[in-house]
Amino acid sequence: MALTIDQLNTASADEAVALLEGVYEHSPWIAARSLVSRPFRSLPHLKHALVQAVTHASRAEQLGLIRAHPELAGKAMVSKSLTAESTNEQNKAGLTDCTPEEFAKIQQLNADYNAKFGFPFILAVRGPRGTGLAKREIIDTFERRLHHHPDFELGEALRNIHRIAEIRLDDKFDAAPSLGNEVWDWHEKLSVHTDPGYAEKGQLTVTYLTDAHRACAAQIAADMREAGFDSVQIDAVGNVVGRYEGATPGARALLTGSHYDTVRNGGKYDGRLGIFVPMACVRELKRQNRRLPFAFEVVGFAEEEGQRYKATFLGSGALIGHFDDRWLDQKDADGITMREARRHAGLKDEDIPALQRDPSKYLGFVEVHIEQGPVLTELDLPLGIVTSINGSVRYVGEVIGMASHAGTTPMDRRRDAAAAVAELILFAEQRAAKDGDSVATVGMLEVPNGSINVVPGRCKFSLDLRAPNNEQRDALANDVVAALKDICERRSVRHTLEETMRAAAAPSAPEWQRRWEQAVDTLGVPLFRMPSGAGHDAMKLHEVMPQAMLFVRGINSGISHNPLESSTNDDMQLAVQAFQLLLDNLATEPAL
Ligand code: HGY
Ligand code: MN
Ligand code: MN
Repeated sequence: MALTIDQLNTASADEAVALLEGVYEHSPWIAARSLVSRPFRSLPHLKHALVQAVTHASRAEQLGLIRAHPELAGKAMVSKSLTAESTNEQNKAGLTDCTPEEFAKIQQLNADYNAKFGFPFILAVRGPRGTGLAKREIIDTFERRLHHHPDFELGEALRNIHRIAEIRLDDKFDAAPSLGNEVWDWHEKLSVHTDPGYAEKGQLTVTYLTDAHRACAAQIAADMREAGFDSVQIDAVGNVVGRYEGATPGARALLTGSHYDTVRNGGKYDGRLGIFVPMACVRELKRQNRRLPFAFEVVGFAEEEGQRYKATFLGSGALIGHFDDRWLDQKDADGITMREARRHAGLKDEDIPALQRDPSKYLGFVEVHIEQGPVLTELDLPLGIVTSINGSVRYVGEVIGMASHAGTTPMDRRRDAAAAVAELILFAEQRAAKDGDSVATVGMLEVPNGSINVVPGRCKFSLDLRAPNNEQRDALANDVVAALKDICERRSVRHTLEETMRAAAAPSAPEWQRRWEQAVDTLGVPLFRMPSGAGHDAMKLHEVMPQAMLFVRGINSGISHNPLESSTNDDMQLAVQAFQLLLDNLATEPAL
């Protein structure tokens, strides 16, 4: 019989603790202390109350909780003295049928880990989808986490314990995150498409208009049709556009979406989550045979990352009339122009201007996106309300000095291009740090045709500078560009510098931020407001219509632009439910 929130709210303290037996391994004190938060408003509220009980416990109590857990494939499993929950979990992960080598490896890792941290390695082996991690992934995670700092690893152990508890609570309440599972599985299905040269390495890279990129567009379009959109089409820049018509003819539409291209060796969820979450909403509306009073337009933007070509936010830019025809002559690393790539993909340049949307036909733009940072995961919060998207400016440049013999050129007679760029990097790093909330990154650095015994005559580099507002961004950029000039003069080298992108900071529209806040609060999830350090398609739509974003926690420290990027089915479930509430609340607003 499934447990209910009402039962938990009306039970005596002892009964409530008994009802939550087994959620936190051998640690009933956590349930007991969480009861101070009763009446629980929802399962997410209960989960957060339990997390808070641990967060506010003493370090000794937290260590006691961690040490109450069995080792993975450890002695307790061998002696069959695991709790029922742990037995089930280690079973699902295949840990009960390790090969002798795997078993020995895990034993060694257990010993090393205990010796370094003084507590057992904790991993939610049922994983982000709840169906169990593969043994290979468990062992890789074990080895990776062995190198963490002890303080970080204590936090990671507790976060995994909370994930274990979350899955156990889903079981107790018979609350499988079915919508989150659908969204999670859509990502998995899409991630099979990757550019040549990356598939062999098991890496995900989908750049503008490659065959993998086009396969993604076709897949998203097919999934949109299957979900019940009234119309689905791939537009003249490769955006996948699905519309679910409203009940009121001619009513303004709500626009949403995000990008499906990726960075090189990227993660599965960056961008894509913002396509699949609203798709799940449409799927539910279709299943319930419901119509909203407004049309709902979901766009999978074709290009946001600027990887194959320098142009960025190309997909969302086309919707606001910002497609720059000069981009067509940009060449990729193989010398293929964007014009040729588009022709290969059957896209007609003359059809691009018509993509521009009339903002008066839209209510606004909302976007769901993974946070791509550590804030929500360290606060143990599944969702965050975005207050503003940082402004950014990007450059590509090159310092030109003089290649010369590494052995015979005295240190005071060199024109070393790489040393000049190295000095620039260190300047940018300390200059951004001085602001506290600015960031500066040199993500690409190359000595073309360099040799080990030649002083670098050329050094190519990129610059990515960001800040919460445009004034701060511009002050940072001016200082970095001035420093480049100064360094080159002092070193008698010269440089080229091309600005490739400038995106204004995009504060959330208050009324749309409030709509996200109302939805998240209704779920019983604490409200947490935060800026976005990452750029998003919302900052392009921001230029023509009101927008606001919802962030979803990333696990593995919220790492992103990295194959470790990960999000759980439960958090995706909450994102879908928040979006459904935003839609339902919007549908009741009189002045649509
Ligand atoms: O770089 C960014 O902020 C985004 O991922 N394009
Ligand atoms: Mn990205
Ligand atoms: Mn993104």
